[in-house]
Amino acid sequence: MGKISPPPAASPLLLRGRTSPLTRRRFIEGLAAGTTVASLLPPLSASPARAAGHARSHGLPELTGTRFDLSVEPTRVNVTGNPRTATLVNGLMPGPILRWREGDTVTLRVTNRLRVQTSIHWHGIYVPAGMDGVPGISFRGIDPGETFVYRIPVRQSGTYWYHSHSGFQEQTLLSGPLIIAARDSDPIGADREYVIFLSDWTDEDPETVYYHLKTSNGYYNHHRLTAADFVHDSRAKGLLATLRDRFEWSTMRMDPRDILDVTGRMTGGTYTYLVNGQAPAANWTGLFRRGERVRLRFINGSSMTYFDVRIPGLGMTVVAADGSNVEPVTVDEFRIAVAETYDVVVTPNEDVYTIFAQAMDRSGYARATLAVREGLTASVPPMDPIFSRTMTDMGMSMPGMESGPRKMPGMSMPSEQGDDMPGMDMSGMDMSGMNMQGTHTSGKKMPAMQHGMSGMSDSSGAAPKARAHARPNASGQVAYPQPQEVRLALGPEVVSIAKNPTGRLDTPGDGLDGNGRRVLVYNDLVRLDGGPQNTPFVTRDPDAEVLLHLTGNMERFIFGFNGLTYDQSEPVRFPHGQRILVTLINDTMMEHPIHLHGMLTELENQKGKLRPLKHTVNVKPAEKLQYYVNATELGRWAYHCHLIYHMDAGMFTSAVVA
Ligand SMILES: [Cu+2]
Repeated sequence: MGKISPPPAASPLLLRGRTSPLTRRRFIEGLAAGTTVASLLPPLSASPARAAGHARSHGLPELTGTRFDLSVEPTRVNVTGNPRTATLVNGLMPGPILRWREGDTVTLRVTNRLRVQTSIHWHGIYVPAGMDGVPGISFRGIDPGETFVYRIPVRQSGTYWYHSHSGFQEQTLLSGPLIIAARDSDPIGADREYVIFLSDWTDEDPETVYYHLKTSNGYYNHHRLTAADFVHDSRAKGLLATLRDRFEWSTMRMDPRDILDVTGRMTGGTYTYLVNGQAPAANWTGLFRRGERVRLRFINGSSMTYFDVRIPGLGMTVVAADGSNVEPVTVDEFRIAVAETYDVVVTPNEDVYTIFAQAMDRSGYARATLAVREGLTASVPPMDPIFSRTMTDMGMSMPGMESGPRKMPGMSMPSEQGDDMPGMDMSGMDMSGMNMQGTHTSGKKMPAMQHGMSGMSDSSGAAPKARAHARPNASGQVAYPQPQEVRLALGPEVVSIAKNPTGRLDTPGDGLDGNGRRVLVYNDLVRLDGGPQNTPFVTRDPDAEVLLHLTGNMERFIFGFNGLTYDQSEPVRFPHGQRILVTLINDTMMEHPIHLHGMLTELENQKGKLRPLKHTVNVKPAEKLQYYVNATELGRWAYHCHLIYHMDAGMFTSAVVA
């Protein structure tokens, strides 16, 4: 994908807005005020929602019907006190809530008023391939001045969103909520509902952010371990153990405090975290009456930020994940990966609550308020402590070891390859330190990159080979297929291979484990109803398997699938009509939210035919997980990490259903 070039002096978008910046800015400021007014308590008679099963949303402008006119335009906004230009839909940040109805066919006329190409992708939506909105994959993009007409038969319901798939426009807030009413009754009765759209805003040009990431490892990471930490750790763990720990992390080209690549302004980074386009100080507020059932549709529309969400004092009952209804599960907190959506129902009995969404790396938070009237605020809790990555994240866990005393993890050297020693395969790695500027300095010969991928076409175009698939054994553990058919070679693109990846669907993840709160885990998700009409094979054994390693070199900011960036990779083949079991193994030490376009996936969390449907699946460091793809949708579909800079740095491929 993108070539790296120095940051431009100013974005072309900044200078060439169609409308005068001042006019636009006034409009946005006026809109912010208008939004507040619109969120005033509507009369209860306006929301006979529980009976009808269709609650209304308040607080964000919305468009309903079957014909939509959307304009993508440069718009002056002011999030931090510094005017900047965003690329917005209809001048709104986030874009208008689009309300569709299952069974309708909607047409959306999208006019590009930017000076560069644009696109809109409908995230998690079953669409004809040509309507998916990914330039170079499913259509050619929308040129400046052009109007593209999307035509979509709506085959599902729930909470989704839309965003640009061009350049870094998504980072400049070209995104918005997409809510689809069920054709029949909605099982989630609510008196009132709000969309809670989370995003990460930067005053920097996204090209500049990417340039920093590519050229300066850890540019935004101000949580790095310091000399003081070293002294502290040496006292606690002993000098040798601390030295060894530091050595291990340095050979991994990772810092254990490297949690998110781009961080918040609170710790010296660049992001301001927004709820419904509002910074924490602006405090977006949704109103309710005591005792009401309030549905909150959380959408993580950010470019790079995972959020840990809670409403102190208020239990949240999760009722839908990624748009599909799930059996209600009540939690104190949930982690929402980039591009995921969760619907929760709350029943507030106090006057005011804070919706608190701290960035996973604790570098800032988004915040909003639920209150019985305007002007009330509840206290904002302190952020949780900063955490460090663990041996589990390094793929070095083994039974009984996770919580036991630390042992020297096994490092598989070349002569040991193929043994059962747990730990990272570091053969081929430059062990001499952090200096790896494009050359291999260790003197070891770098093995040739192997391109063989299970279930992927090779040069002969052979179809995927069916293999025995995973089945739960007597103890309920899924026996994963062994990844022998993907031979990864360590090199610049792959600096680590998790040799002992584990299932982690039963834990909420780093920084949340053991925090004393009940935190949602993927194993909690049980599908409630049929979901989209397009997942007809839910009890069938898979016809084929695909294995994808999520690989990367954090120091050089290169990412990929199976060691290959987009330029190098072949499309994944999903034969039409087949059911494919996909195994994802995360060989990196960061989370990746993996998104398949075109088809929802059934996450294998051992719920049988009630596996939850997901469009975006978070894969934790050194995690191995599986899902099923029912290849019902013909065409070529994007398949990628939804962290926008990871995607551009190579963790992007396509899937062909033919
Ligand atoms: Cu990623």
